[in-house]
Amino acid sequence: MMNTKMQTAINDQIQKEFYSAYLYLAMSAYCEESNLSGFAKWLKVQYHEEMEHGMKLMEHLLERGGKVTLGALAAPPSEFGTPLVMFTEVLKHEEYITANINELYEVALAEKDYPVQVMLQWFITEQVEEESNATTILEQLKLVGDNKGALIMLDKELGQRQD
Ligand code: OFO
Repeated sequence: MMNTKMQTAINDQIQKEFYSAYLYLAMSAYCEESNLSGFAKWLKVQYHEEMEHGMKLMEHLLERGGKVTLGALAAPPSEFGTPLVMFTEVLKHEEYITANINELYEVALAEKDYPVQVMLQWFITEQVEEESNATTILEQLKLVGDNKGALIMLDKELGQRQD
């Protein structure tokens, strides 16, 4: 059985993962509205991934006999500016989530919760990938600059992302 402090920390992270999903869903809709359907697809896949992250934490909590308490989700913005501005936000958000995962790991260490430590290793690895993906797209957008043709090409490439 997981102690209360650990349960609260995991419930907080579940809320953050579902907010990430909500944020990327809003970004996906915004891209669709802006006729960038490849970016929209990429972000929709990301939305699904974030839902899975939330579920993974929730299932662990339930398996350990913990209490799931879902928190309120804030409304994400509906406007995100240019793709460059938007992906600057994506990277910032992922860095924030990485910091949260690291803090959660610190709690698991302090509480001597070994199963949570093992479970979080997956998230620690995943955050490396999340930040790397966001950085790559951001750097590509910097190369694209004002070149609309290059933006369309990048949009096509991002649209290849599979679930
Ligand atoms: Fe769940 O990794 Fe992104 O936020």
